[in-house]
Amino acid sequence: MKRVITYGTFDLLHYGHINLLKRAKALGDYLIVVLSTDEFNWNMKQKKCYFSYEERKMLLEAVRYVDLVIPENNWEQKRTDVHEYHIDTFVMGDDWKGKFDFLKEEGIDVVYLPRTPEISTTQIKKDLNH
Ligand code: C2G
Repeated sequence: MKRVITYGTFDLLHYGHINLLKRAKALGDYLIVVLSTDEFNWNMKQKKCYFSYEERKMLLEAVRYVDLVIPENNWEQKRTDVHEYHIDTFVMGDDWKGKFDFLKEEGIDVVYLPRTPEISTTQIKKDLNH
């Protein structure tokens, strides 16, 4: 059983996120999404989410590629998460390229996947305001 993990805010959930989750799942058999809490988003990422953690969690749990959703409370938990959940592969979009290579020291495959171009929550908000 190959176990894959990825992290994010996923607000507003859109096809770029789904495309990431689909490709991440294709790298293994079990995909864990570590979802940024409202506090983490606000305090550490200066992101004000439209949907609450519980709403974003419910949305992700409805995605066929996702097997488990757990909270992301801080930047540092990745190193323990990968051991606690027996992870084989860590996946992020390539806007994070290189940022998590330290996980290779833990024996984890680190994969950065190309982001889906054109779509972003910022773009959605801009388009909605016109
Ligand atoms: N993503 C993508 N294509 C897009 C938008 C997002 O592939 N058009 C990917 C991002 O690269 C990321 C994932 O979808 O891998 C989730 O995106 P965000 O919710 O923006 O994640 P972020 O705020 O970057 O949080 O500790 C890591 C952070 O929690 C990552």
